[in-house]
Amino acid sequence: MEELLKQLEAYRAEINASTATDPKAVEEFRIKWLGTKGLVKSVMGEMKNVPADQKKAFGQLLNDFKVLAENKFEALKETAGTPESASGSIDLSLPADEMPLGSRHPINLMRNRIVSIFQRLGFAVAEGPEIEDDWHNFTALNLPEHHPARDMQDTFYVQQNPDWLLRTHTSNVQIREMEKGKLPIRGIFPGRVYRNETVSARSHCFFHQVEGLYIDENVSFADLKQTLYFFVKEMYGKDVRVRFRPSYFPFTEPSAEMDVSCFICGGSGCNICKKTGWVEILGCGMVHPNVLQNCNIDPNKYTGFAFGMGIERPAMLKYGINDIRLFSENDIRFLKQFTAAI
Ligand code: 2U9
Repeated sequence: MEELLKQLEAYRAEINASTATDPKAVEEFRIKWLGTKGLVKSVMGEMKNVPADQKKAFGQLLNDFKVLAENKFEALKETAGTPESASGSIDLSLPADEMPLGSRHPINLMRNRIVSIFQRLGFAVAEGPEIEDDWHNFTALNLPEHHPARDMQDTFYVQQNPDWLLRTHTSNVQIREMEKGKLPIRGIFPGRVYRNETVSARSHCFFHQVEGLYIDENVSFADLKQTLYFFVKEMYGKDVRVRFRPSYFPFTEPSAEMDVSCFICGGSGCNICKKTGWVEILGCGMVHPNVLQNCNIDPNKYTGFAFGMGIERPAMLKYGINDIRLFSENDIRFLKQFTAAI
């Protein structure tokens, strides 16, 4: 036992004097003292030779020795690190953890398709507030005071201030652009709009629009038609036919609605076109002189055209979606089905 005690004392001194300046030396310390064939294990093995009456005292000594080696190892690790923490030991060839990829929302896919066609014609994208005042949403747009659109039944008003409302179209952005007084304007205006409607599979109390506006000297209805012809050919293909029907909007005069030959049945008649062979896709017209005047633009010098279209319907037709509510339910099983480059 005498010898074992001496040996333990020598080991203690050696452990206390150990230093390590790099992770390799720390690892060597671990193997020498704490490894499966290390000296701590081998000293512990001596317990079997200790007489029964001394086992308790020796057990305590050996345990203290083990704790000393472990504490020293922790201290060395702290100052010099371990091989695992040294960058040289990281296996850079291991495959990376998989990152789940998201996908674009179908409304954004359709919005980007529409917007990018007009961007190629030189239209610049602008956005504006969804909570708007009466002037920018209604009055400046030549909407008469008792127009039904202003009714509480059709428009969401802010309770604390009846001059504020949720915009019913993105035309408020055009008014704001025109008020800046920088002409010509050639803009495309996508965004979310709100109408006080009962929610069902076919209509929602909020939806999305893209509107366009071109104001300059000598802008004519021919420019409007040619711009929209280009849009339709890019959007629905070279073979679609187009027709304009006269219509009425307070902010345009003259006004029209544009139909394309049904891109589902090719014009022969189906459920989508209600057997007419035509699908209505947008409204348009020449900007009303009152609207120009309201924004301090001289209607004798400048003219312009405007158009507006919804995004939900073309997206539903393109992707075969039968319920408008799916767009805003955030069901991941629905959303992950849409993949496209833009
Ligand atoms: C200004 C002047 C004129 C925008 C226009 C339409 C016709 C139109 C509807 C299509 C389906 C709205 O999404 S929808 O419900 N829009 O038919 N929008 S002309 O005219 C403007 C806009 C701004 C300053």
